[in-house]
Amino acid sequence: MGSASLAERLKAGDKLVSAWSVLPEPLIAETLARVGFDAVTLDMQHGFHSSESVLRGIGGVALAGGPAIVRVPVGRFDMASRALDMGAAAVIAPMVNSLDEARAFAAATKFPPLGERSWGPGRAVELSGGAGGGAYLRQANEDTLSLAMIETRAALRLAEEIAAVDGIDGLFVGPSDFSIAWSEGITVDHALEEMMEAIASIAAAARKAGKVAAIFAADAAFGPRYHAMGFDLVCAGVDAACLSFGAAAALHKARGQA
Ligand code: 3PY
Ligand code: MG
Repeated sequence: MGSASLAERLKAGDKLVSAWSVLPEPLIAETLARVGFDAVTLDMQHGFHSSESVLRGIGGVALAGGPAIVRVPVGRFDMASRALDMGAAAVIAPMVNSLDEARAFAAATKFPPLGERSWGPGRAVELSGGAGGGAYLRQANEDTLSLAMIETRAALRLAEEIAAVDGIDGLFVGPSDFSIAWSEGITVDHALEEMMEAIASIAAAARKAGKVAAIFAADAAFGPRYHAMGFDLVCAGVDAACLSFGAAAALHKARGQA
């Protein structure tokens, strides 16, 4: 992990990969960061992270030299601003389906005059090297990212407008929910081929607004394809799955089955 911030690297066009943590144990998040992922995302929506494990998880990831991203539960823009106070480099809000929601998310996560984020980033200031509150205030709106999830047909229709909202730094695709919306509830399939063009159009909408395009890869093998489709950030490598695959492989080897 280099010294440029996550926001700087993404805005410079680097193609990055974040790990994804659902297990609320800081040592696991730290272990993922030590593998060399560009970031570690702590998931409070479907993952088991609480504000306490996010606080400690961000610290663990920072100890390994990395930035942490936090996905908050639906509509929890208050938690998004808290996660930034705790030192998150980026926050992801699921199910942003209207311009009002996008604006509310931006308002909660950006300081005035851009938004209405309330002051209190004690931990973030410490983790940023202790340069002081003034430096953090000057940098935070630019250097922390607010990523709005596009995972419904309504959000798809509004993707360009959501991306253009001041204070929204990027779009983040959730392919599983998107597949449910695309198939009108018939299937959940992150790899549904017939929706790939629409998914690529979400990356294009972000780019058109000069914003970041990000996506969750339920199968890490999709990483190169998503990057080629125009996504800057791919989230792959769910800790629970890594643990269970790794443990199963060790078990098979130890039994002489591998
Ligand atoms: C989705 O695929 O719907 C997601 O939200 C990824 O976590
Ligand atoms: Mg989703």
